[in-house]
Amino acid sequence: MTDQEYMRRAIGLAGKGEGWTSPNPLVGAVIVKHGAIIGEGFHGRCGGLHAEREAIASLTEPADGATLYVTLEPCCHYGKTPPCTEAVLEQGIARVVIGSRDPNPKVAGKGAQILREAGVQVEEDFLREECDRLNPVFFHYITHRTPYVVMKYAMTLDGKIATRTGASKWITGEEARNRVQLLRHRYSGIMVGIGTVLADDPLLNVRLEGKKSPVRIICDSRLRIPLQSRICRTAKEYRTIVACAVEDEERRRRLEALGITVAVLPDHQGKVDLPGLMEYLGDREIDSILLEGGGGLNESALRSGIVKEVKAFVAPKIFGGAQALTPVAGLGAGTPDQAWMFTLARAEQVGEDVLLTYRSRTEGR
Ligand code: AOF
Ligand code: ZN
Repeated sequence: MTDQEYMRRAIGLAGKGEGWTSPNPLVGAVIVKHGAIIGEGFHGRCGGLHAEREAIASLTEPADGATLYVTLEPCCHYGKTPPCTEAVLEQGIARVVIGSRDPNPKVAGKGAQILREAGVQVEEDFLREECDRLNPVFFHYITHRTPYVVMKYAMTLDGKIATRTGASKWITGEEARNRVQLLRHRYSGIMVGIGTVLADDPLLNVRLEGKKSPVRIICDSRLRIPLQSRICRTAKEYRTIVACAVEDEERRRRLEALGITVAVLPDHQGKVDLPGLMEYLGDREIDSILLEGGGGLNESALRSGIVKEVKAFVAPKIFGGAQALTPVAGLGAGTPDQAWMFTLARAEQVGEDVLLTYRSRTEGR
């Protein structure tokens, strides 16, 4: 096998931690000696062993003189676990091939440097783009301390999210809807506006065996959420945060009695201060959010600059109708040069639908 193949194996291993490592990165590692894999592992849970130490723990023979392929620069700090650089040196590993750089200020090049100074042959940026694709969330969170927000919606070929009567079940097919369940598992939080709760009474959980449900975040400026809604009735099972812009002691106490956390974060217009909410959530180690609308909240989110990625499912059908809803409502752009701009990251077919992934071109927070 070639260096590339070993690194791709490490990338595959890293992916197994998806949904479980937050707010830590997805990392995979493979140790090779005399052309054979003698150890491999991945980071499986925040607080658990790092990928390098998992790989070392699985060694089938001594690793002296071996090569370590790791998707992220080894750490060199005492965190929840001791530095991986120490473990690499203790094992007498001769060569380390690194994919992504670690923007964590505690690491940021120092990991590679320590290894080099100890006489290890270090190669950086190996298949870096592929490795980087594992961790857009971590790269954002470790430098900004706010969640990486992914705006997700499903629309018809003509950009509608419902028919003129408001019916929306279903836009996309079963495979795409299953993929959404996987996305909910992958990200730490799921956020919707109160309009969606009032209209659909959703649960916003994950119904897949062995997967986790995200923290539910409801933007509800005037604290209108019905105590009888399914969200409120299941708040003891699924962590729920309601963000509002009004002080209402009595309602607040009632919601809190149901197990809901209420965050009062008003902006100048009496709506929820979204950048403020992102800081609040980041402080609580929520590193990523799947934003599932509706159109009003989507527009506010774009306007406030918190959206980092868009995932648009496009169904092979047309609803038509001037009144039918679209994914982003509000005022929108006045002229084309006021558009929010994105770069296509990935296009894939999911059943009969297409999933388009775009990264925001807007910098900041
Ligand atoms: C991981 N898993 O496989 C690697 C990480 O405080 P700790 O011990 O949880 O360390 C977290 C930091 O370690 C993380 O921010 C990243 O910079 C570095 N590498 N982290 O959770 C891993 N290799
Ligand atoms: Zn480490």
